[in-house]
Amino acid sequence: MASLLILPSLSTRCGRELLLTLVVASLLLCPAFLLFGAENPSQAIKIDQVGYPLDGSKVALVTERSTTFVLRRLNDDAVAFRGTLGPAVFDANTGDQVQAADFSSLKQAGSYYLEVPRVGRSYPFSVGAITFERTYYLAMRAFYGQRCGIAVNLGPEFPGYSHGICHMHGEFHPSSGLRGPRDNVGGWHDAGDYGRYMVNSGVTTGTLMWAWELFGPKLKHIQFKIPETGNGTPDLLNEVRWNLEWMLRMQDSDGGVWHKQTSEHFPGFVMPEKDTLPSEVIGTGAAPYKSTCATADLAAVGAIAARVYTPFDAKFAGRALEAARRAWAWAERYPDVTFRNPPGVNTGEYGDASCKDERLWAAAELWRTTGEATYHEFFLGNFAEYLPSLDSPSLENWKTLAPMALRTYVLSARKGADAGAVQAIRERALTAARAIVERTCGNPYRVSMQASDYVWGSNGIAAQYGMDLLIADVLSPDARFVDAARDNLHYLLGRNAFSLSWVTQVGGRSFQHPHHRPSGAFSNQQPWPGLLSGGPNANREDEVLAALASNLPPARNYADQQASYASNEVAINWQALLVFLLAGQLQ
Ligand code: G3I
Ligand code: 9MR
Ligand code: ZN
Repeated sequence: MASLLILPSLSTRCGRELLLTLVVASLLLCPAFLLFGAENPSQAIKIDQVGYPLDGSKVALVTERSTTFVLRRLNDDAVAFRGTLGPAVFDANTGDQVQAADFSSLKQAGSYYLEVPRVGRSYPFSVGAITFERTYYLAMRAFYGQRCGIAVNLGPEFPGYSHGICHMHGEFHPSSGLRGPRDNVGGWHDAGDYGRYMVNSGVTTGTLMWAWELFGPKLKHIQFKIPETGNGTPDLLNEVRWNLEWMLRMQDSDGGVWHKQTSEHFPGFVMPEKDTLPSEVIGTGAAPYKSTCATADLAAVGAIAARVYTPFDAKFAGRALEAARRAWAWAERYPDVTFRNPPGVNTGEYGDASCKDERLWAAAELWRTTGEATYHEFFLGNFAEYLPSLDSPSLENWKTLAPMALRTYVLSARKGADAGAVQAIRERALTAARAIVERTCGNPYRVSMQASDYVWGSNGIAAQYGMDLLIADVLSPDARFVDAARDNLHYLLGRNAFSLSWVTQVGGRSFQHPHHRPSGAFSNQQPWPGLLSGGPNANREDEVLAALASNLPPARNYADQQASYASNEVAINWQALLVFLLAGQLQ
């Protein structure tokens, strides 16, 4: 039986006109299981495997040629929507011909799947008000899973996802300038390794505390079943404090901060409590032994912590601010002490040729917290050269902190702010956001990424686009900013070349083999939940990627293999960007 339907299509906020399309649907109306095997969804249909908010654009993508699509209710296969596919458009970053299935005008919440003649059916997904809450919960709980210096157990929700207490003893490495024991227990394991790194901790804790400052009312009641739950402090801040306390212990008596605490080389794929390599506090190897970038990062996050913890623990907030002030003073005295791995140390380096942007971030956060002239003068005297850093996310957010400095200044709205500086930053950030929206709408995969973005940690860059767009929406509310931010979340949750959800245990087909020691060293079938994969990396800096076909388009250089640390590791800085992006979507 055929049916004649008039449907709006392409009614997304990408600025396209509402088109009325006359559709003669010639589908034989018969139960879907006769047409498409329910047991094998097609990877040629790309959807956000979590779902779509009721109020925003809802677009799936199809990479095998067809003409129409149908949305069916998951529980009874009833047709909820019929539409036409958009024209096939070539996407150079994936090599795909991509057609859009736009069902934005659907207004009925529920669970659905997409069906495309001659292609198949999609993984299931939801449409509704409560879309990303559980993903946010899992993504934040992943930080609890990364805790060092404590036994971790995800509880009955995830039986067997636990590890013993670890890295309880540390010592000063000769490169630190001191000798003897230095336990410094606590903090988060950085990534798939068990190292703890001040530089990556800086941007990570800063990003998470900003999520609190911007979206706190939506986050304050969400609990993560962590040891501190119910202590009167919101769980997001409870979790961040676990790492902040370790960061504070990395500060020397002179205010300087050592760069990292790791073993001299990476351990094997063992559970954390089985890693018996000495945990070393590692410095630059020469006086003053601490690094300016690590120290300035502590100054910045200490200033933020002083703001966000005051209502919950004024004593801790005061301690954080005092540490920030002392770190600032050390960095003023030693402005250019950069870090390279000292001889015999080959864990993550997080090296950086200049720490001036970290000092700019520290100045901005300290001024925002205290209003004191010293910090304001440094910021006003040095911000202008960094305005171009707002145009697009850096490829290494742990190294490029000027965007954080500029954005915190314009977000602070503190009395006494320099109107010219606020205007210059605001205009640059909003101009960039508008350009990103246009590019995202025109991208066949509806993602903000450019070919040059597909590097180590590219999924973090996709989430960074989302964060920057959400901050633009705070500066100047615009539904197109929110929609484009959400498009990047759709990319991470399945609307990508691999039809893969890049968050573990989220979606109908999530990635399975992260480069993550606790996931590789235990017997559970699924990896630890809520973790974001690093994503495609066209520089192919591991043997797995190097062995892929040589002429792959940039967005296809990915392997869901544990050994691919350059495309499939997890890391706290990328994780924090995912959390920020999710937090901005919560109702
Ligand atoms: O941006 C340049 C690009 O312009 C150039 O063409 C390309 C050619 O090599 O290099 C690009 O820079 C790369 C950068 O990632 C881009 O994101 C660097 O080579 C590459 O070394 C860098 O990778 C870093 C990686 O450590 C290796 O140093 C990642 O940013 C960083 O996130 C990652 O961090 C590791 C820690 O060291 C250890 N813990 C795990 C963590 C995540 O893998
Ligand atoms: O596991 C390490 C991962 O955390 C780092 O990001 C990566 C790059 O520094 O190195 C990984 O360790 C590998 C080492 O570099 C080469 N030998 C195998 C190690 C485990 O995969
Ligand atoms: Zn540990």
